[in-house]
Amino acid sequence: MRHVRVRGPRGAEHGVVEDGVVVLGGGERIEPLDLETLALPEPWELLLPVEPPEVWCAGVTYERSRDARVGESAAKDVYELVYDAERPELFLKDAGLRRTVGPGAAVGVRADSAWNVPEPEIGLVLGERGTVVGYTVGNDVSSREIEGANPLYLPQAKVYAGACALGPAVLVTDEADPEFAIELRITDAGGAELFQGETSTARMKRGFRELAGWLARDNPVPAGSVLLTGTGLVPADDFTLEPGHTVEIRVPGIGTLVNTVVVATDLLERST
Ligand code: DO4
Ligand code: MG
Repeated sequence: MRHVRVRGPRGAEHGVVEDGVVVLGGGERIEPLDLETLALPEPWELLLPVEPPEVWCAGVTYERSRDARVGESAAKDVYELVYDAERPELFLKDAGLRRTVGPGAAVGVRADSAWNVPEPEIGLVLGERGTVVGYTVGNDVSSREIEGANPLYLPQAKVYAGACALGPAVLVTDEADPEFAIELRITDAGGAELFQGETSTARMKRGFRELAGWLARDNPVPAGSVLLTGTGLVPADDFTLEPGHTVEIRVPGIGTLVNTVVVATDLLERST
């Protein structure tokens, strides 16, 4: 079952997607304009499917990410070591929803970085003590220039206005270890395709529950938080994400998360 949140005349409401239709708690039915993005007609607006008190990320969980980090970084060993280590790389991406946007909203690239990328990732929606209660689509937007300059700059490469997007829905399933295909498409302001690629979570070095278990160790992560599980798709080194681009991340079974790109500085003005 897929869960969404929508805003309408009565404010924010929870809904579920049944046979391609969004059904609200009171039984009202809304036909999305598009079955993939779940974009809704006026006066309805699709919101973040969950409002995570914290968003965390795992890194270097796919070989492709390890190779990209080794290529960009002056400190190559760090990434080879963490890829092979028992303990995963985990870092805090957002708290208090200050840097996370929903479907259709703008994500940010840092004004002081000339090399930026989207990172399409599966997001685990966490329950108490690191249990996995659902799955969403996430974008861990990052500066390759800043993380490549020095691993200690990671928070600056990863944590800033509009650096995270989630949505369009949360999938709740009885399957213990679901696998997901992940497709990434990036287009420019004129609609021309700049990058297209796909991967599968079957290529991950680590399991979802393993990552969530490490995160919850000695760490009071509040229920409802989201853990992004790493990227397996990295565009070629001559690509950078720029204002005006559009990022589409499609995960069959969950939906397509679409966000345009602006300079992060512009989002600061909107959030203060
Ligand atoms: O250390 C870099 C973080 C890598 C990352 O975010 C990823 O692999 O998705
Ligand atoms: Mg990432």
